[in-house]
Amino acid sequence: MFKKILIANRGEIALRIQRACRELGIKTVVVYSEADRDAKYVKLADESVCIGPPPSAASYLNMPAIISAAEVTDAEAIHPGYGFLSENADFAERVERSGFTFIGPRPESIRIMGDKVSAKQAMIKAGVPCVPGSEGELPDDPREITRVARAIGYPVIIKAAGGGGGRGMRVVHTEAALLNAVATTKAEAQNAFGNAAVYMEKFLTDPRHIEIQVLADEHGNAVWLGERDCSMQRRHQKILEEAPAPGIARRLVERIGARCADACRKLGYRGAGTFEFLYENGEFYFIEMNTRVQVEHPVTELTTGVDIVVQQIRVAAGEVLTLKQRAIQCNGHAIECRVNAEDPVRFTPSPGRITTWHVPGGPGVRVDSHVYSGYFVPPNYDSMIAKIIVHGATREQALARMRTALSEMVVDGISTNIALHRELLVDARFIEGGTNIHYLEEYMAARQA
Ligand code: MV4
Repeated sequence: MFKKILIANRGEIALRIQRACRELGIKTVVVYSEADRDAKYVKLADESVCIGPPPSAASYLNMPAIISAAEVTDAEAIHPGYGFLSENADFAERVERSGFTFIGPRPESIRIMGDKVSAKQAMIKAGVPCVPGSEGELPDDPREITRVARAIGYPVIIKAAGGGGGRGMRVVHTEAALLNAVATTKAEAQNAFGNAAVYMEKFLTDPRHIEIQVLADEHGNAVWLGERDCSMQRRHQKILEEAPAPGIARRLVERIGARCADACRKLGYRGAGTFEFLYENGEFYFIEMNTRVQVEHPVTELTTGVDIVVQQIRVAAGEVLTLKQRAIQCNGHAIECRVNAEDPVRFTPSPGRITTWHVPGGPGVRVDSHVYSGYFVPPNYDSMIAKIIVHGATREQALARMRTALSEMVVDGISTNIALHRELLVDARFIEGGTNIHYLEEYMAARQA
């Protein structure tokens, strides 16, 4: 096992990784920007290294500074968390070439999944069902493009191979709009990702966003840890996630989960990963794979009892995954609410000094946060400041516990989205379960009116 790990991230996930390291008896090095100098998790680390000024590009995305910090502190491995450099294949490669272990998949796996065309091709080959669409990149020939769209049937969606997470996509409803949409998406993709390649899929109008958590070692073992329903989102920002996904037949989820674990074995995948699916009319369709630990991983930790971050570290150290699929069970129900420092109406960031910070507790309540009374929320990063995660024997109990937790939470000094969560938790359609990816935006529009 590693003796010392460098944490190349900030905020709640930096603290979460630090806790996993402590449990494993591993020393921690935290890198921080000038904006995070006074954060408590920085002081809690065994060592800390300032890697630059507040802007991410100069600090948390500064590869040479991070690798130098690992060198001077004699760390053996680097945990990238989520966001920042976590899905950057070049970073993973530079980390390994500098003699450190990257706590994540091999760079080749990150590269394959980073290109959405090659990711989809890998999944088709591994037997994971995908959204019907173009086989690979769209050709240049306009007649070919039109033929592909007719074969799929309108509406279709044009997506950039270098995109993902909602960036670089365009929905097309008619043949008249097709070629222009392809040209525009290609130009934008070239601009944003330096890669003009695009592909086409059938556009699913009312799907739910369901994802499967996997864990794999480098010895050919892989398990899936259940699903998460992440449909409650606005502008591709999830705000609430839960497991299991309400109202989806267990045999369907089990079939898709087994396919994901099987795909990991076939691809030689290592580490934690998430297969993202759209779910519509009783069918799962793969869209993307995330090759990192995700914000919402605690939902799965509460239902399965598996510490995903500890497992990431163990498999990165070359250990054999001792978890057996038959021993993994989804117990009860878990829900996560993301607490953001933002304006409750306009959703703009609300940085500043937190004067009162009072977090909920009690049975089945977990709060993952790096915040404390007196903490200053810097304006330079993501606005998420805490995750409230609850577990109950049933969805009803989890909902009740979340309502209580939200009622106990007190944050003064900045604005947050806690009031929105309180509202959602008493919304009849959400309580019923199974709302789709459009629900929150429709809810906000109706609330406005
Ligand atoms: C889609 C889709 C409908 N049909 N693909 C958005 C983020 C990226 N991961 C893929 N996305 C979508 N792909 C087809 N063929 C609808 C979305 C989508 C979406 C997906 C998941 C969660 C939220 C979303 C919000 C808008 C659109």
